[in-house]
Amino acid sequence: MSAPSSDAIFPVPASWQRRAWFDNAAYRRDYQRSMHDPQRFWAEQAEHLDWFHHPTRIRDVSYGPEDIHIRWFEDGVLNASVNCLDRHLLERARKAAIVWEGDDPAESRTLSYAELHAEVCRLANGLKSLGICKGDRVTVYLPMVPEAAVAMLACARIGAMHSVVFAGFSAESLAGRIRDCDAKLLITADEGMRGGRRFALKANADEALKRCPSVQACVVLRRTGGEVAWLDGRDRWYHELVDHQASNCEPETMNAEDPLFVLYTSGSTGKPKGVLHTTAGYLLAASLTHRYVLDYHDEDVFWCTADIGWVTGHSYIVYGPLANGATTVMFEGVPTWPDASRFWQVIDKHRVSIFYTAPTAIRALIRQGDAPVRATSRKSLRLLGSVGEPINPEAWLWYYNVVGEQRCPIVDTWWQTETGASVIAPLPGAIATKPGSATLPFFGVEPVIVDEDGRVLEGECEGRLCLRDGGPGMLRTLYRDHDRFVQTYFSACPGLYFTGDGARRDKDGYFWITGRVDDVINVSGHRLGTAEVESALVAHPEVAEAAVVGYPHPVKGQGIYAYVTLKANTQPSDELRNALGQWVRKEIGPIAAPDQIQWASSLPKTRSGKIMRRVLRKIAAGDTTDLGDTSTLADATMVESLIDGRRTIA
Ligand code: 6R9
Repeated sequence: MSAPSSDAIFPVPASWQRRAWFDNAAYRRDYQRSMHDPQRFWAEQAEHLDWFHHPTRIRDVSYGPEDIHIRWFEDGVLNASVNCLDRHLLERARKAAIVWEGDDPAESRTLSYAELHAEVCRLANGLKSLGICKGDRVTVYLPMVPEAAVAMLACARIGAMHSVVFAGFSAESLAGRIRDCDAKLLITADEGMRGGRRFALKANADEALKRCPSVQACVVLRRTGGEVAWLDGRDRWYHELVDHQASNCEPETMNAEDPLFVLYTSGSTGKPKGVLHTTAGYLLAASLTHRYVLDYHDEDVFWCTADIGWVTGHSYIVYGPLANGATTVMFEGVPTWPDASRFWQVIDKHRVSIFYTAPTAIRALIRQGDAPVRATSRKSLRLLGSVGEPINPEAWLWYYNVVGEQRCPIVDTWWQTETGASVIAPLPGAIATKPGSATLPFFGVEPVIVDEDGRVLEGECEGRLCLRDGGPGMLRTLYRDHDRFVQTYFSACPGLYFTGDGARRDKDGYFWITGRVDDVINVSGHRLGTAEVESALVAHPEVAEAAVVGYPHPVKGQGIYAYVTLKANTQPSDELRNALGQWVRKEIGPIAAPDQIQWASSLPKTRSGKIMRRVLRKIAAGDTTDLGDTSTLADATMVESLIDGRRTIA
């Protein structure tokens, strides 16, 4: 994907310079301080958290090349749930913590800070009664209901690590993630609701748990009341577990570097990576960026539309907003149901002032025209955010002109599961924006661009995006796989963290993210490894070989394009094409289903047997004027037949 670009500059509105947390001079001053005197800068920032024991050792970070370690606030002691709940009880006990908007517009629910605290304590006590202790792993496979946040915070309260698995993932994907971390407990629901339809969760959980001997208990939330199978001794209803528990639970004392959660994300190989975040650094990064990038103030109603199953939901539905004592909106449904006005109706209904969504949702709504937006008021809105993939200038401008009526600045926030929180993003009172650019780094973050050989480039340039420092929110390791952590992130450019993204820096020092440069596809803001989809395809009995690449897609950003070679006696057919789509849905989940499947008699390989993805990407994109160097291909003639095959697809 080439870098989106637009020359337009949107200056900071005068009213924002006065009321926001930082103006331009203050941003520049504090950014320099964070670079030149990080110990002092971060010691001050750490005071945003509530500690049982304040840290004196602030920062001990080395990105190699020899020793690679990331430690922040090492001797500090705290509890994340206390920071998100208890410390607000004095002043905000009755303030809405979570405003939940159901899939059905008639359903909503508000939990005050006092109520959320009590709910979290009850579940925490329930988990303890099931034998869950500090350091244990708990997998959370829940739809977008308040209990998902309650489950995360209850784990944090007792020092158990949560591993949230997106409810759209299959039994197979769930099992893999449970097994990788040997979770002791699974929290799920009977079913979920989305777009007026129910989807199974407990049935998937049952299927997954057949292969997960580590799981001793399965706690089931009743969401729809749908029929579920039951395994006595293992399965427990959520409401029965929490009903008689005390609404107070002594928080576990956690060291700053004790693990808070693991979250699986796709990499270049078939096996998802267990990104590990620890307690203080992550919480501080999430809450500071929520305050400064998303400009949170006390009176705001904040809505992040992400799912709790992704890092954006972790940092900007749960930890960031709640650590700041915010009202956070949680939405169970989809942007286009019951109609294409839904997002804007929810904004009016709950008087949302800060709205944070993904480009794919914006592009899907652009297709519905302006009328569904104009039918609503959106008067409460004052800031718009974007995350998950590069936002094309057209989508940016529509978001700005139509949704925000030119009144609301847009913050395009670049970050990753690994960085924990936004790392390149404008502070809206300080930094003029350009449509399509994530602009400048957050405090403590030093992005660099390197060329193919790992040499650092200066000034205006384009190349691979690395970080010399990513701040306190960075992942600490990959769970139980430190070698893969070192290999994946620190081997491409010694001494630097490699993001997997490409980027360009313009004459003003602004960063423009150009998309992944590794074998990861970004489908509707969701990361998928090509290898994951390939291994699902080749697991099908009729498939001999498969190669998967991303290609430009008008709504999803990138679509999934699969080249499939069938077994010798199998004939290609539309039925088989559909069956393979269904198969991948079942193996991984609906988000991984290929958008296009092209039959291929063979795949272009180098003489050493490596699939030449570069060529396949070009063919999928319909860009075959210059395929680059194909001289190392074992059989160059087959490229022509793939190009012919592509024509029959589009
Ligand atoms: C937060 C999140 C990370 C990948 C990342 C990049 C892409 C995210 C972006 C963006 C351009 C932005 N990405 N935000 N690209 N502009 N504002 O999405 O985490 O799911 O781990 O994905 O998403 O490619 O490397 P995650």
